[in-house]
Amino acid sequence: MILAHNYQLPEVQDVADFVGDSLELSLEARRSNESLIVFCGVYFMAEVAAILSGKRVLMPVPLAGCPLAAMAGPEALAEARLEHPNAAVVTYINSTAELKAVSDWICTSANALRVVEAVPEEEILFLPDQGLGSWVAEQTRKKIRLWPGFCPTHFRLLPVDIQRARREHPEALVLVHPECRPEVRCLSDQVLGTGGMLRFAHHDAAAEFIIGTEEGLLHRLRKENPGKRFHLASPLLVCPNMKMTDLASLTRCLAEESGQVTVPPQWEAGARRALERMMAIR
Ligand code: CIZ
Repeated sequence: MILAHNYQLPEVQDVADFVGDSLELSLEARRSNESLIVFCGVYFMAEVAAILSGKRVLMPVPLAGCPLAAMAGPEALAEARLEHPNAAVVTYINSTAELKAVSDWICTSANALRVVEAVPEEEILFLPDQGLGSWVAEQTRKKIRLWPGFCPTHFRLLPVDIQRARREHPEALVLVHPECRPEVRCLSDQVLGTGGMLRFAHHDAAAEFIIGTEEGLLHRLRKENPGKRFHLASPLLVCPNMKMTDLASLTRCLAEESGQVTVPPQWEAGARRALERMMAIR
């Protein structure tokens, strides 16, 4: 089964059996009857698919990493836990399996607020994304301690880009990802993860949208809404890691069954426990 993330190149999305966000893809890997999964995305996502499905997972380009995931490690978290012994650790799915293994809970961009509200503790250490963490902090009474990590792609989007896009497309609604800077989010009409943007654009009466997330999502938005118009909020919203996978590397991976993703057993059980705890929250 070929899985492709919403941020992949259009031609990769078009040959995939299923396109979605990282958690949707992992759940699809688990549900599928296929025993071999080819995951087109970045490494942490393929790790989650391997952990949750228990299947053999290959990546066309295993070097495709995530700079945000690299911004928090277990040693720094251990120090932060000593400083904040009463805090629960909620870690965004955009993180390494090694970090997930030492976290209490995992969240996605879609369920971060729900997870934070569901944990019993009033104080939360939120890793590694300060964008998503600050967005949650704006909506909860809990004490959120932010980690200094950020997504370099989403952080390239600036208020001036939103102002320019609104001038150029005055009828359009602005949808931005929670990983964006707070000063960008507050200029938008909606703050949504990729799945939320797809649902909102489909059901809302508006015919035109400015999109503040990685450009790959525009392919699905346009394909699923042929009568509507979508504009990327900035030409800089391109994740180089997401673009490493192309049809040539995918074909090679299928032919050679290369690029196997292995999660060391000492991380796997802890990461699965934290992921399963998240999924048990309704
Ligand atoms: O978890 C994902 O798939 C990412 C990176 C973003 C989103 O909002 O879906």
